[in-house]
Amino acid sequence: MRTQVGIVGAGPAGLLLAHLLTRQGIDCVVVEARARAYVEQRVRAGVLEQGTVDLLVASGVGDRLRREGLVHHGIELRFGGRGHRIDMTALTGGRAITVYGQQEVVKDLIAARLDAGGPILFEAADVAVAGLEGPAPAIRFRHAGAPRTLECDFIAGCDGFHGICRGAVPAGALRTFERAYPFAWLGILAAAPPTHDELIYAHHDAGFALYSMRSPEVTRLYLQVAPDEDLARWPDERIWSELHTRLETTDGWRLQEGRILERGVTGMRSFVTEPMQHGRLFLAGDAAHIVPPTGAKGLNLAASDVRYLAHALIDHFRRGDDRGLDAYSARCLRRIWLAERFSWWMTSLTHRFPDTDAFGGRLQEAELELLFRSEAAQRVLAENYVGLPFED
Ligand code: RFL
Ligand code: PHB
Repeated sequence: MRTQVGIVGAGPAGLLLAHLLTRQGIDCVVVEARARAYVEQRVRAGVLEQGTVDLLVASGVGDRLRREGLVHHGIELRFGGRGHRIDMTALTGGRAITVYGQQEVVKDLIAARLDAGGPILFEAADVAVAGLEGPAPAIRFRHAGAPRTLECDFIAGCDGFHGICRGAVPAGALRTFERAYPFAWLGILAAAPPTHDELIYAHHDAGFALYSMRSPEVTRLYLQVAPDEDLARWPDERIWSELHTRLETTDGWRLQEGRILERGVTGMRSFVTEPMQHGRLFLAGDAAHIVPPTGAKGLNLAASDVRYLAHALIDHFRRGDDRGLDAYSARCLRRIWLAERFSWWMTSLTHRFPDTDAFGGRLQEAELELLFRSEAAQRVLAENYVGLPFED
């Protein structure tokens, strides 16, 4: 088999890249380790920046997103039993975020690709990449029991944090930057109508909690827990009791309970790989970087990497212009580091750090108080939350 761009991974990064390239007549094949149903059901992110929404809509995969996505103009920060709304739209000259599940984006992209007749090879086993430094890299794997080789002009490593592409780069060619956090998130989906129409980020002595949603019938909630937390220690009553404690305010706002449809624990880390290219391999999305979910940036960064990579590949194939490919890594990393900073800051602001002294605790409260009072402080949060502009 031969293609122009071989894409490893059918998450948001790989699928969106395939979609953008196919629209411009560039041939590509997506190779995915998991089954279609698994990929479509994986519950993850929910917040799309304005720029991500615009990209999906402009490339023709935004119809359901526009119908079903929930547009939010603000978020609420809570601490000490009080809430404070950050009016993102007013603070950013009209920008907003849209709540729409990542797995819905993935379903829409898979449907668009299959409609266009583009291949996605699900359930590929033993995937490996080779020849990255030469002119003809290849993806090798087993599919339906048979060994296959996909020869490519370029490979896009969109295989997430635990994929194989980053590890295929020779030791010493990449530098990584990392920070682990002393906590994780326990996330649930509940069949309960949202009782507040915007997201709530709550700082509480018992730990952080986040109130989000997926639809008018489904609430998405998260609790800060220990990094190695055992779900068995969290029966439904304990989850609800902690959520009530951490989220509710003194003015009478109450959280609505419902049947828990899904639950999971996610570790938190910050991680960046530099550069995001080695020879003819280009890394995009979680394969190259991770942010803690507090800033809601992971999916959006995957989309912005892919936007730059698609433009660069289109310039290469259409005009033989390689300036975009040469600049790819540096251009992505500027935006990534700003998102890393924001995600680290939102995490530090809102979580309880087990090793912080009393002074650190008071500083954290002072920072929240500053956000409650200062429009300038709120504007910095709002600009980052709705998404920084792309470089063109
Ligand atoms: P993905 O989604 O991990 O997709 C990678 C794909 O590659 C496949 N794969 C392989 N395929 C072939 N061969 C191999 N050897 C392979 N190894 C892996 C995998 O099966 C998978 O299909 O990476 P991608 O596309 O870069 O997308 C990144 C996002 O998924 C991620 O950043 C976000 O989910 C992060 N995130 C959030 N991001 C946001 O922008 N807003 C949010 O509100 C938000 N909330 C979250 C989040 C992530 C969370 N978790 C569970 C980590 C909330 C949570 C709880
Ligand atoms: C979500 O709805 O899943 C969500 C929202 C905001 C975040 C992280 C996750 O910061």
